[in-house]
Amino acid sequence: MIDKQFDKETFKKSVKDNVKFLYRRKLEEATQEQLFQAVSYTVKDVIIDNWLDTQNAYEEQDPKIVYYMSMEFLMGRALGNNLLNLGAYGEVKEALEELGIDINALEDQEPDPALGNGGLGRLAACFLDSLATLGYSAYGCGIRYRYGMFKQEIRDGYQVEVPDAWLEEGYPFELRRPEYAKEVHFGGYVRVEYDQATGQNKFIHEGYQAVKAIPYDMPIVGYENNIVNTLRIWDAAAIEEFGFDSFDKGDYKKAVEQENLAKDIVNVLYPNDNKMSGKELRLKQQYFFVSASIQAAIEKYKKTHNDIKKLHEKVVFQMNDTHPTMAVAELMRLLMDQEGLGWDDAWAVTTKCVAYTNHTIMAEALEKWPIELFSRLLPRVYQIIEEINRRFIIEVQNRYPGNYEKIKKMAIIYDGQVKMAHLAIVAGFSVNGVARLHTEILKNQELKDFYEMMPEKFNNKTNGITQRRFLLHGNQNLAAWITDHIGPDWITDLSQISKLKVYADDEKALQEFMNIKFQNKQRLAKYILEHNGVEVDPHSIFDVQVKRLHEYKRQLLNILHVIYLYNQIKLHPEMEFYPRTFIFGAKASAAYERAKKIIKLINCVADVVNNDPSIGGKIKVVFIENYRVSNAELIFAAADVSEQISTASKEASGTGNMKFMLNGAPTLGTMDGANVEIVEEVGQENAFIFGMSADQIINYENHGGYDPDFIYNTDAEIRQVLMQLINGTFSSDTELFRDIYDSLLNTKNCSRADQYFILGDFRSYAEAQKRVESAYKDEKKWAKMALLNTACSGKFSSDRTIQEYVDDIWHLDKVTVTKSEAAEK
Ligand code: OAK
Repeated sequence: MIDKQFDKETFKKSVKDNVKFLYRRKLEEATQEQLFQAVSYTVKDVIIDNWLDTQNAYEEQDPKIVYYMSMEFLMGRALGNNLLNLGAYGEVKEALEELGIDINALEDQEPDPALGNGGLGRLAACFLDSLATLGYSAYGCGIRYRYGMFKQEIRDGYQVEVPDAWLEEGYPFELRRPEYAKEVHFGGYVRVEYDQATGQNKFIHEGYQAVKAIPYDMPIVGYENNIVNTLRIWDAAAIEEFGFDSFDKGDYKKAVEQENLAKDIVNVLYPNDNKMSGKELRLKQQYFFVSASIQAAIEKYKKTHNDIKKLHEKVVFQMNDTHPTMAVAELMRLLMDQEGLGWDDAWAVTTKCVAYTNHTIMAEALEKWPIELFSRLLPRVYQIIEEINRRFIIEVQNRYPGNYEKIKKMAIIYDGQVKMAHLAIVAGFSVNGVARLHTEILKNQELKDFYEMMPEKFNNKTNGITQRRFLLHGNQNLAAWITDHIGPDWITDLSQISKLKVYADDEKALQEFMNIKFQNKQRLAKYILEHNGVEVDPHSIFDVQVKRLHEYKRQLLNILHVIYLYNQIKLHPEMEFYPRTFIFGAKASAAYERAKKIIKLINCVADVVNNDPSIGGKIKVVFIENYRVSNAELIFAAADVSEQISTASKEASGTGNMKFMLNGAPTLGTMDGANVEIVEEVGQENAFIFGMSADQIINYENHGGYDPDFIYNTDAEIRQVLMQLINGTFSSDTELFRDIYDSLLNTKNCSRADQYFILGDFRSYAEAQKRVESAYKDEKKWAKMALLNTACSGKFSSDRTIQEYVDDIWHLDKVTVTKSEAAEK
């Protein structure tokens, strides 16, 4: 609820004032961008009061803090979300209307802070929302990339990457905090000095290059609870301002170097998803934010506590995948070299402070750094890792005497490389996967040796999403309808949404539910017309696959099946066929050639299919440009079918699957990641499951025996589809899709034919698609299915996930914040 100091009139006046003071303009003269800024500053004022109250409450109550360490935070737009969480959206919308301003147009002015690639980064953002809403003290720690995820333009069907200068106009929801700046050191060497007084060696890092880390804080507003947590992202600057000073002193070269180093570190987010980039700069980025964040955490702790050996009682670091794993060695370094602890004490503290989440089993994502690079860039940190490794190998030897295979498989440093996952597991007190199946694969396959040696560390935390962004904000009509039927409790307790189940056979309710879906489909159709110039029929089935483009996610299976359907319709024009709109949205990593070719293929198929009058518009294919959090909200709300078709075992969890479910779209998917748990919640009969199981896939991978050529040779329809890739059907350049064709078969150009079992699952997928069609034709049956998907989505709230992290791993204290009187502010 909006409070007194934030009533409509005050709000309106403040917007007008901001336009005046910021731009020297009257409201009527302001551009949309200026209005966005002015309104955002007004909202930020309110947030700041709550932020201060929160800080005071935390100081009084001294709760344990989780530091969520992540290279990525895919936040999406803040204005609308902040207003909703403040409980002020409705009133602000009205106030703006009275000023002649459309809140939606204003929200569209905001750039999406896209400081992340995909699943891992968006999960971090959902977690921050849940932590604030549940009343836990938390910091997100990351990097303030000057350029976030690139903007995708589609030109002539190809992806073109355009820089995302999200900070260009100034970002209103951040606060620069130079008073908390920290120094981070790279390179140099370590000098060992014997300290007479203590009888200990001292390790002195010298000859390094220093960079200043300057934090920017973004508020994370809890839902109607006065709590505002902080996402702290670090900018880099040279230690000394580059100027005449250094020039005069002859330090010109050094000053330029420092300046460049700083600029480079925070310049750009690496656009890789599920793939490691072995670049030196990436390693610098990792150490940069890890070091600054841990220094800040220790400093904060020491302000009110004097025993560093009890750090773990008030602080926990959660490492979002292995990217921040340097945290282990950096914490050891600070505890020993700065705080004066000996190894054993430092290790005892560290191993109670750090925990690790694994987000993928894709081999190419596993972080391994060459010793040469690592030790050169971070000599002291490397030294500490060597010692951790030395001690760990002794443990392995004691546990498995004479078993050198174990050492080879488990060592942190082996084969000239530092293996970050091994470091995270050895030092972390908790290791978790992100869906039940994924955790089982970690335990029984990928991390088997570690699980055998330290089973107590392993646990599962099935991912979740925030219903506040992906339903309350993204699908406002459905949210209002749900609240009308079951009250508003679902907003902070999604398990309540199961109360909708009583409407599963209520014709009126089902009709209303589907009417809202239809309106959302109209909204998306409008967006597609505006952005793609393609007209789609909102009466057709909206069949959607939006996610990063990766071979394992099998967008290729989807588009090959579209080609197959197209062939069927052309061959049997009389065949009954329910009109379908296949909607894709995906960014490919800039260097991932095959993924980019698949985008081109989708667009080429779209060109042919959408413009072939002989199929009477039965199929449309649309590739939505620049898929990101803001258009995702529209897309989930409008989807009929949720395509979750990864090769079983490869998708650790998926979170898009949960967003579709929440918005009433049944899953068409494999038994992979969290799909397994989705089906468990909603029932087999309300999903469309197909394909090989994870066990079958893993079995083929371990023992061979899969032969896509056999399928090609014996299934004429599949063969036809593949032939069309190289016979000019979709491009006059018959070589354009040769690589894709080759990748599926045992050709001389392909070492692992059809690595992702596309042909193996094709028939099963086509058959599941048939089931989708017949289910959709039965309107009542479909409506019930759709509603039950929403009604059974309760488990997949990130509030549930976070509560599990708190109960099992972090052990945080719950905090309440009461609003101080306006007069005191
Ligand atoms: C990105 C870079 C390196 C390693 C993993 C990722 C990543 O985004 N993984 C994804 O994490 C999501 C959140 O846990 C999961 O839902 C996805 O399945 C997984 O691919």
